[in-house]
Amino acid sequence: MKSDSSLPSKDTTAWGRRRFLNTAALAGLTMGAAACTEKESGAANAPAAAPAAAPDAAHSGTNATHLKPGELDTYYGLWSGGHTGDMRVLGLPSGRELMRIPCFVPDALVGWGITNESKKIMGTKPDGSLRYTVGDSHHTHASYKDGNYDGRYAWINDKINARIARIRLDYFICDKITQLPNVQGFHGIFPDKADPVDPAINYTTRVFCGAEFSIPLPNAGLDDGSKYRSMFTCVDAESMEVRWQVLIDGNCDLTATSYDGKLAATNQYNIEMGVTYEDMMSSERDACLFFNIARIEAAVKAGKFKTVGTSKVPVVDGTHEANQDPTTALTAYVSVPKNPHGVNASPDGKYFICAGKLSPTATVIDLSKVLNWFDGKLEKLDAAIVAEVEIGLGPLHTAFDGRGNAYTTLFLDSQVVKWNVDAAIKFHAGDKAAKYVVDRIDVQYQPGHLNASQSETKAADGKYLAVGCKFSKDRFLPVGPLHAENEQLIDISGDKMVLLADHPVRGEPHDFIIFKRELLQPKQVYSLDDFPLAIKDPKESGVFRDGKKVTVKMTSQAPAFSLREFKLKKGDEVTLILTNLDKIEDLTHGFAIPNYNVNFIVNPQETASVTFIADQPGVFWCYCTHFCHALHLEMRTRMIVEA
Ligand code: RUQ
Ligand code: CUA
Ligand code: CA
Repeated sequence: MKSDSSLPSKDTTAWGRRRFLNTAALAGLTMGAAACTEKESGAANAPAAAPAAAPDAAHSGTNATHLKPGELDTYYGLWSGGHTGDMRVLGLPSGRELMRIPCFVPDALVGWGITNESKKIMGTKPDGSLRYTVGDSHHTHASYKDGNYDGRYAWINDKINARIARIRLDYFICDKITQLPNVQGFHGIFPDKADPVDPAINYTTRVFCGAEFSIPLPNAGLDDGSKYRSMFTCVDAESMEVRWQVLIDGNCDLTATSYDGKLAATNQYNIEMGVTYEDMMSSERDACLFFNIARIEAAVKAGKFKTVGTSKVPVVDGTHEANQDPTTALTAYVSVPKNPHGVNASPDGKYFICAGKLSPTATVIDLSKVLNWFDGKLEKLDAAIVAEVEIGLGPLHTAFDGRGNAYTTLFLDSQVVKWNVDAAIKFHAGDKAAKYVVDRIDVQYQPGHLNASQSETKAADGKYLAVGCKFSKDRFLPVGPLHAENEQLIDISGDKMVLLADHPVRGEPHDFIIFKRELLQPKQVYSLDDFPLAIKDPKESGVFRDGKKVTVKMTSQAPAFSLREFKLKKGDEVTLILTNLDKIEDLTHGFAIPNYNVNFIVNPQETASVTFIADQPGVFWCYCTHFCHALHLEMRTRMIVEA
């Protein structure tokens, strides 16, 4: 892919007009109001911008996103599913959706939330029903080794119920979910990339979680808004237990971690600790809050913590007041302009970049200077800010190409701006000739997250940039009141960004990561030994009764279940265990029981179970729901419930 560098530069008049419109919109105060205003102005601007983008793509001479039948993508993408509470797996550059991995919300294909195994992961009430059936996932990030993804795990957040889910990247399944204590609005999430103390641990062992909302601690009916507090949480990457929490001033939005493992940070848009949005916008500056991981863990070890409510998790004090002395401080509040949003770590390991949201700026924070402050060698903490430059209106998130450039979404401008980090630093230092803005491209419309291939790793390769546009408006056929969102793919390999493709997606994916396919080694066939309940031989099948408790053991091998019928008595508490003895890749069977709300699948060599009360007498044809064989329709068994 080569981009056409002979294009006329972007219409600066349009840029000026847009800027004017949006400044007016910003004066209207809320992002929501601004978004509506910009929706209109964006439509007006779009025709002017679109012709510039279209020839780019046409002249690039390749159709990189259209793979021929049988061709495989070169990148995986892991997308959060938003309210559907799942993780979506895409192939890139085609943008084809390959899989949805259910996490927080039941899923009818897999039987997630139906099988005992998935219910155990999701969490149940004392009566055995699911504790939660809604979710709101925003961010997904994967485990690291040596500064690159190692293909072990990915994590995803549920903002509604403060849950973190882990996905095994060998089988693409969720294997653990943890609910964080004493927080609400768990939003930002990021794994660490190394241990802060032990250099031998050059891989992820912790996952950091930021809580956006402040609540009474403990949350037991207190309604004095001035006493609400938020916490920053560390979860163990292996056990998924909560290791510790930090009580903070302000709140947590997005989260970032350094490559050396020493620092984590969260952007704060509510240092005011306001309860209304007017309060949350009252201060001209907010903060990027840094955590000194080694010191926090030393404090926990030394017993310098308290606990909150019924939780046993150690909570250390990260408030302003308790952290005045840099040489003992656990936290450092670097000031950034009004209500920032994303914070992203540059692939060279040097900087965290905060996107201004309500401020048209990006702030570049030098991590070595933050560490100097913690060592007592930097007098003023804010001297760690090495650039604070204007980039456009409504900056939200930043990605990188590994060549020194940053790409930031501009929500209000409906653009991605490409800017050079070193040039921005020079400009900030006084070199007004330093041109840090390299390029701008219009996107359709109102972009939130973006990410580039390998962006948040040391192996950032600067090939593709995906942009999650919150509004698609006129880009797709209308389908009633709710439009699809528009995920766009941009070629960033040349000097100029080139728009390659629009992809409609069901709301609302938020964040995603894109990485080389060879970083994953997926497995297609389970091992029977992974499942304690596995029925290893069809001869072990049968109905086993212990009073009213009945266990039905069955196996599947295309095109038959090992039992052609099984008899129960009305009122039995039945646990049905099904092992798929087929060993062939892709030979999955389903198992549905009419009128009993049961359907799930068993992949090759997988075992799953369901428990239900046989409360309806009659004959029920249990059938295979997953096409497996020419005799798939014949693959059935009778459940006979005697009255
Ligand atoms: S957020 S559009 Cu929930 Cu990741 Cu920034
Ligand atoms: Cu087994 Cu379809
Ligand atoms: Ca604020």
